[in-house]
Amino acid sequence: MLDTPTVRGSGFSTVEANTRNGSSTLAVQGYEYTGSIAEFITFGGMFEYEHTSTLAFGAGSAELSARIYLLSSTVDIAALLPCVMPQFCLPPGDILGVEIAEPMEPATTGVTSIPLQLGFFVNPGDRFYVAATIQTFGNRGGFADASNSLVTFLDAAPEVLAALSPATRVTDPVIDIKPGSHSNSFNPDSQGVVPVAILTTSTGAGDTLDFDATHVDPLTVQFGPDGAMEAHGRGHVKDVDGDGDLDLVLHFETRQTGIACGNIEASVAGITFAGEDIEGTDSIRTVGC
Ligand SMILES: [Ca+2]
Ligand SMILES: [Ca+2]
Repeated sequence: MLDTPTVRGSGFSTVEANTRNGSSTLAVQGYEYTGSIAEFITFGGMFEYEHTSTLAFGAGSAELSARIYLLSSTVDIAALLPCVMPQFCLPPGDILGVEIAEPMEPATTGVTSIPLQLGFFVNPGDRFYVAATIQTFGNRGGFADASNSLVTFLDAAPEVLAALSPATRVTDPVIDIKPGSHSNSFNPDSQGVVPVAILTTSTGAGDTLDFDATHVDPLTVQFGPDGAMEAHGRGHVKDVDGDGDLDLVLHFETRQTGIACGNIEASVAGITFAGEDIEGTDSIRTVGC
């Protein structure tokens, strides 16, 4: 059995779903480990399954399967979510660990609890996901009509927990400060605006990332150490690199960026309409200093 939960993964919380044969739920939470030494951490969960009706349709039965996965931080969570059972959709290298609860035949009424536990080492700087799935299987015509909840938690020493923080996946699109210019000369004293493009890229065209820059919410994007916001309150969609797809061009008041003489790069950070964090960096060469 599991130890008493020490803390719950915040975003993991509780997943509730009604499931019938073959249907599933998947809960995912990202973490980043900021401790200074490798530590062993246990992720646990408790799957609770409560019937709202008895087994029906003849003499069949239903089983539950519950699993907790440890997934690498390179997993595309957006692609994973519809998949539900990670072992069928992810390359083996993305699954760092999995704990499978024994299939259980639920009682015809009442609550069934399945403990899940997965222990592993985390290294400083590791980012990873913990995913938990539940699935019902029907046998010989049986089916389970039930409500489920899934609660997971971390079980580790307090100093380890303090070094674990929920992490969201950050996508790094290609940024082009002053599109059309390679030197990206930047005069921190300028009264004007500086254009910054977030480029749309596609792996089909040989880029390293599939990214649609027009999905970025222009009003969330900040540029430079001081986080300048779009000067016109909107983005401009344009194919700035001439590759046939539409990129997002933003303008920022130079003096609001906080970029100083001697800086050699500058970054933008923002959020897509789907809630995905993005961050990108391009080189600059300060002039007029
Ligand atoms: Ca440029
Ligand atoms: Ca383009």
